[in-house]
Amino acid sequence: MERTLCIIKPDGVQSKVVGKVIDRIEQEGFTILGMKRARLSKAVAEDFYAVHKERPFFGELCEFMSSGPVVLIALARDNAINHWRTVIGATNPAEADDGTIRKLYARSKGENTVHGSDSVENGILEISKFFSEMELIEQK
Ligand code: FUP
Repeated sequence: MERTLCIIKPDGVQSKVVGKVIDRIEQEGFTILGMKRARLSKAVAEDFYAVHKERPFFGELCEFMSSGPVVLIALARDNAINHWRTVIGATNPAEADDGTIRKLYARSKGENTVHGSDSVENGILEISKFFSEMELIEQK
């Protein structure tokens, strides 16, 4: 089983699609290992997106990610990384396939409703930033 971190971003919480995203997670056969609502500080957002720190959108991205509550969800499934990225769709909602979460709910490339880890290693690393092992329950 692979692990991936889903974040329902501030726009998703604000537009009240948390339930819809969780419903989709369950429909797609993921196990929810852990879940919590949180407000990321600017410093936590900067650490989380450190790989993008030289990009022009970095400041705006970290402002946005710390602008309101998010929902952090640790997920497990066979092929979790690729499956979740297929379900969420392309970064830019205008380019996302029909039926993907970003196509359905996202406002823009920056405010794109959900996060998904991009590799098996990052799935493990990102989940460990927000959850202790005790908070991750594999039992269905
Ligand atoms: P993704 O893996 O689809 O979340 O996309 P990236 O890792 O490339 O980008 C991470 C986040 O940076 C995106 F979710 C939104 C933001 N971003 C922008 O705001 N503008 C861009 O041109 C690219 C990414």
